[in-house]
Amino acid sequence: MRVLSAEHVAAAASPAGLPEPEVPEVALLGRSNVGKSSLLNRLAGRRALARTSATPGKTRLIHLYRVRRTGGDLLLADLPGYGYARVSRQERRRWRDLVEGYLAGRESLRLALLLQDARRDLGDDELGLLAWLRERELPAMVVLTKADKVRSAERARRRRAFAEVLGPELAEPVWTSATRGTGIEALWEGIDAWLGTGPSRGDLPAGGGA
Ligand SMILES: Nc1nc2c(ncn2[C@@H]2O[C@H](COP(=O)(O)OP(=O)(O)O)[C@@H](O)[C@H]2O)c(=O)[nH]1
Ligand SMILES: [Mg+2]
Repeated sequence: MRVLSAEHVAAAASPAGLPEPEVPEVALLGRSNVGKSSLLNRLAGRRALARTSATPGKTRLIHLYRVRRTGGDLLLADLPGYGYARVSRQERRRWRDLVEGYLAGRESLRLALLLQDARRDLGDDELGLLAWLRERELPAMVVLTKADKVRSAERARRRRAFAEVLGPELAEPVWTSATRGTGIEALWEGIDAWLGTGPSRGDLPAGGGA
């Protein structure tokens, strides 16, 4: 499957502000600065579709991007990041309401990608999110970012550390680097496997898969 074009279609401060579900959707979740927007740009094959930033904690909106592919369109949702140190309890609650409201209620959502910096261990936030998704039977994939920052001699050790924490239920994380473009094909393959065969909510036209 080949990406033909991509465009920004919506930005919303609440799930109610999003356009009606129409094509399969894949959400990118993760801590601020983990590389969500950079990875989304790589998936879309566009350098500056989603704004990236060296200063974390800016996005407070859900951004939807439509990706047109040879096998059918899908939407990528760039969700606001968490874990930014200087936020109030009230802001944390607002994040939670927005993101959990979206994840629990978006009928076209087929898969959540949980992004994790390949150099760091999964924290309580990540494990909590994975447990939350599992409880709701929402498919999730762990995607490691910034793989270019991990020396090849350390890869095996990092791989074991992730496998130990994640257990056998989840597929092995996909390693990606948005700066180098590595792992993008493998990630698309993983996404397509879910779109084609994974459980789905709602009654949607098949937009991806074989
Ligand atoms: N070395 C490296 N840096 C990255 C990679 N992906 C993102 N970054 C950098 O990490 C910072 C945050 O990226 P961004 O995509 O805005 O993260 P977001 O807050 O999760 O959307 C930016 O300075 C990016 O240039 C990567 O694969 N490798
Ligand atoms: Mg971002």
